[in-house]
Amino acid sequence: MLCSSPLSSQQLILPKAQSKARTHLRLCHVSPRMSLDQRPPSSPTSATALLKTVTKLIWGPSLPPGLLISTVRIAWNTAWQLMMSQLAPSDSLGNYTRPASKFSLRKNPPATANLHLYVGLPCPWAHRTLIVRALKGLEDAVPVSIAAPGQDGSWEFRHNPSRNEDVLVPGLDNANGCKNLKEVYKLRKGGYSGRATMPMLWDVDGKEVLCNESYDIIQFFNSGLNGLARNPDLDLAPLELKGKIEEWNKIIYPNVNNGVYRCGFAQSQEAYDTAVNGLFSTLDVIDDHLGGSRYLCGDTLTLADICLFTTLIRFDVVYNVLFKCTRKKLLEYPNLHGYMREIYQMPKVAATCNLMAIMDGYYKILFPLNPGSIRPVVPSVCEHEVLSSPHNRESVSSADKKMHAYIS
Ligand SMILES: N[C@@H](CCC(=O)N[C@@H](CS)C(=O)NCC(=O)O)C(=O)O
Repeated sequence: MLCSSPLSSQQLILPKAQSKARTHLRLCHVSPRMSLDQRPPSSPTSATALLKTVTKLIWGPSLPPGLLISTVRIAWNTAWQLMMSQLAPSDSLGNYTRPASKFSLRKNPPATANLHLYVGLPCPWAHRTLIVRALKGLEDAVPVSIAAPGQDGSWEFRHNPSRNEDVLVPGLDNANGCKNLKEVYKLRKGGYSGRATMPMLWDVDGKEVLCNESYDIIQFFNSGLNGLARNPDLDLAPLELKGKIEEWNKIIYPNVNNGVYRCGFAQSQEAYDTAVNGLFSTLDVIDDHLGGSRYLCGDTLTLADICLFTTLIRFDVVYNVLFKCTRKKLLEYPNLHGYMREIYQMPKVAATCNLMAIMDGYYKILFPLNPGSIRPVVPSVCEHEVLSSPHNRESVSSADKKMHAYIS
């Protein structure tokens, strides 16, 4: 799993000069009194202090001897391989292999079904479903429960007293009152012992997992609930573009959406090299294409764009750093960055992008990649103000107003 933990009590009062700028960030659990880049001085525990004294006695202030370093390196490497094999299954060459979803949507549920959506904010796959739900105006038809990642990486529901009008925040399970997602999966007839993943679409009356594959869910939200949608005329997968959407998905899913994970979860240098080359050569191609095309499939926003967006919005805050996607920052791409900003600025999309929850979800939870759990400061280019700056994508389009008219 890859998502977040709640912020801890490490909260400091912001220096005055910073506090104004900070409030522009889309924060979730963060109160205005909290600094993003300051932490209380860590007070070493007595165990750490004792360890320091003993090591100083043994080899003084210099570095530990070579033998110790190599022993610890072997031990740490073995533990790392073990943890990674749990976190991210890989093939014999160290390439990350994402497990397939268990519940795909074989048949659309009837429009009268009582549906509930389970998501986690850090998860890019769940993020797709939140965006399509928002753009289609399905908030009333499909209520949502938002979990937060617990320390062991499982999804937990917690009471959240903080209110935030601007951005979604995690909270309780409003459909089943469960403490965690695993409990919800187990409520289905026949129980469940597999991975309890987000997003998950739940049939409330039938107490059944309808689907836990994000692409199936967004296709269903796009066309299967038009009788209940506030924006039924918005079609994110028009018939004439289905072929193009498929083509883009086939390129973007392995190289970009899953490609960033293949970089971050690679367990050998070769596996990483392959993944990172595939990722950046694909981003180069997309950037080039977007120089002459407003969206991936022309002037119409489609599901392919939504799927690309949820990776792009995490790129500079997470993947560039934690997953070693370092060849370029997204900001360095002349077209991709404006394209991402345009989607971010579409009505109701920014509210689905809780950057602090996203950062916590990766940096604080993916222990094998970040053992100290220290969350880096938000790059200034990823702040809400920058994401809201003019995208100037109108000039690339031949039919600008068409799709915006649909989204209210
Ligand atoms: N193919 C799935 C992937 C879903 C997925 O892997 N979700 C992650 C969070 S980003 C999860 O819930 N993992 C929990 C686990 O593996 O136990 C989809 O697109 O819906």
